[in-house]
Amino acid sequence: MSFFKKLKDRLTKSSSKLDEGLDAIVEEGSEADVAPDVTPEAVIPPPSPVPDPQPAPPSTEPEPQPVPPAPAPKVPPLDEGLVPQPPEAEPAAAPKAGLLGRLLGRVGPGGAPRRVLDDEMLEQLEELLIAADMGVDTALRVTANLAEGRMGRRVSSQEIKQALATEIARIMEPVARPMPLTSNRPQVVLVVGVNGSGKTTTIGKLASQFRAAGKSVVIAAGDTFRAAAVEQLQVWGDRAGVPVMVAPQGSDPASLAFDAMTRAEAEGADLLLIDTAGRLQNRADLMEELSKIVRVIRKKDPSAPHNTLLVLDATTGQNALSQVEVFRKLADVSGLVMTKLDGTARGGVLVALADRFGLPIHAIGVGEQIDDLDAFDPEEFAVALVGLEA
Ligand SMILES: Nc1nc2c(ncn2[C@@H]2O[C@H](COP(=O)(O)OP(=O)(O)OP(=O)(O)O)[C@@H](O)[C@H]2O)c(=O)[nH]1
Ligand SMILES: [Mg+2]
Repeated sequence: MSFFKKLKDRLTKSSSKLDEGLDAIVEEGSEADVAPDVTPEAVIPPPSPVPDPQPAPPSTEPEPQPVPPAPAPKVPPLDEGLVPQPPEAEPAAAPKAGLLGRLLGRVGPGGAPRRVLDDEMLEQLEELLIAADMGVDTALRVTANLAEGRMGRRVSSQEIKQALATEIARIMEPVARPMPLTSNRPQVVLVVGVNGSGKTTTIGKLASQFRAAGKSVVIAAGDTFRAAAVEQLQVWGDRAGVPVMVAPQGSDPASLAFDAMTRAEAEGADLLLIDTAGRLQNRADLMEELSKIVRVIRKKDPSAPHNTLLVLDATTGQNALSQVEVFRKLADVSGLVMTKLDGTARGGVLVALADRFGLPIHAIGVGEQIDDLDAFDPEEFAVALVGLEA
């Protein structure tokens, strides 16, 4: 619950974007449809989806000569069930109309605007989802599923949001998995990603959580590229109460990783978290450096790294997709951490990522503090993303 509140508060921008967008789409096409809730008569005339009274005459008209006395009591009940008869409908329809109107989707409870779900509306929904960073493919698939069974029906924005949340949660469900703990000692976790995505911060948060769970953790400051990086990691290590292994600036991160493996093994540590320098996908030299770290780690333990976490900054939107593609080829990414979901309007990219790659999302970053790393809950995320109330 507190998670939901936090996420919702922090996803404000994303949710309001989708939330308001959905409201606007429904409202835009609804004006003519909003039947005044108070006058049931206005609702009675057009109950189109109910079988029209027209087909009734055949069964009602052959009354004249044939059998006036006996069949009379038999026919009405049958007719009533199959074809509503105009005379009987009148007294019954008035009280029914409100309910029927609602069932048929003419009027929402409390007169909420409704709009017929047609091709135009679907197109607008697609555009909205694309604008919310869900990506074209995912947006198309989501709206197609949304349309199923709803085409031509009058829908309220609440209904659309609910359906959308269900659809999003369905996509996210399989990827919402915490980082698996293995029996390897140490379990080596390599953390990779582009510059500034939140690797170092995430390592600090993870170290703190694993410590709190009673695990012994060692951090390797594999970012030997930037002078400040080591200090930054040491601060996080202090906060989390975890030792940080460092190497001089400019030294080979692979050899630091090797030394860290040796130490973690000697100490019987449960987990070794290896930070790496941020690297852009187009820097071949840095990418090669990453491969070297992996090769060297494997000299110690051929099964390592046991997890390769790709840290993605949610605010980069669609660019996250190409980052996954590149890093996956290079580093055999086993899971994702999505940072900066607080205050971004681009949370939708998680849906695109899940739909496209199916890589587990181990955690989400929702702030800069040490406890601002949460497990990923698909339902709460979906509900928060579309702006539904809990
Ligand atoms: N709001 C918010 N800020 C975050 C989150 N995670 C990280 N940050 C901030 O993002 C900035 C970059 O974070 P770092 O952890 O240094 O990123 P990095 O990937 O290690 O960066 P490089 O080592 O330079 O590649 C810092 O200012 C962090 O405080 C998050 O979940 N939410
Ligand atoms: Mg860093």
